[in-house]
Amino acid sequence: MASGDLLIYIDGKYYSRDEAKISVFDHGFLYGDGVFEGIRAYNGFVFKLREHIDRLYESAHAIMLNIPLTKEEMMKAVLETLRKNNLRDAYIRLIVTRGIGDLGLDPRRCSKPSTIIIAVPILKLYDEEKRMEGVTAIISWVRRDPVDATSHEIKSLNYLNSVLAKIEANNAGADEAILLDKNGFVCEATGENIFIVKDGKIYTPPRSSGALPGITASVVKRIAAELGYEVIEKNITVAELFNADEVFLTGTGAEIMPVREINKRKIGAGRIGPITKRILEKFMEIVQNPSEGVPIY
Ligand code: PXG
Repeated sequence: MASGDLLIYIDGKYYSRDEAKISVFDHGFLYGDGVFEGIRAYNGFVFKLREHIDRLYESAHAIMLNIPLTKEEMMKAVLETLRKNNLRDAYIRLIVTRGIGDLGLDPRRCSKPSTIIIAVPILKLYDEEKRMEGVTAIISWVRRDPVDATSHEIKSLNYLNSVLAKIEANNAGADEAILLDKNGFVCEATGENIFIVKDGKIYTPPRSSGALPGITASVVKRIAAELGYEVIEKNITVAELFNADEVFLTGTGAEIMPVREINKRKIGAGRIGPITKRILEKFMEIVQNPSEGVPIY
């Protein structure tokens, strides 16, 4: 479908791309006060929809935002938006803002949160060749916000922390940026969790690093266990990252993405490694499995 034909859900009504608008007094716009999810549908099924809805409500609970829909209603709204747009494969952006208030930041002035659902045919974060070649990354000077600040455990509309890191990656001509936590350990990428492979074992930073508990990452942990690999959550240093046999990123947009170079250090063989490849293949099977998602039609 032409992207101009998109129908966007705002608070129970559908609007064309040009008509879908929110108020300039919405605190989602003024303060990044709101929460969101990035979800994907594969072949007529919304992958891990329940898990994404649960995480949205957890983010909202943490910022004391009362979503005006029940989880069931929210799920129905997502599915209906996909049907209205005749989509079977899609990227879905689900946003709940604090709503319209005044110019002061006090959320008590905002009477009603707004729910917005945008579904587009595909989101292409990376070229498919990069899937086998791997992407390049730099380690960003901007640290991930710690868990006692604007923590990325909460998927809020405040993504400036990641945007700043992405700008540094762009400036350096790299595909991605890796953020360290406040203690200097590896945390995650701008919109992806990170895993390293060393001597046949898989490592990933703990939640206390401030990384988002990723839904793709949880599927990867399950796949790794099924394939007989141990996944160990531990603090990872930059030197460990540079000397990993394999590094890969996971996320709804990126799926499983190998990293071939970090700050000009070649990672492993400089292309997708064997364990990443096995996990990627299994992941691509799982996303097509109806029992892993919720049917649209
Ligand atoms: N960390 C952060 C900070 C994220 O925003 C992930 C990890 C991966 O989580 P999931 O649950 O998706 O495995 C995310 C998710 C985009 C885009 O447009 C970003 C995400 C998801 C979809 C699209 O860059 N980030």
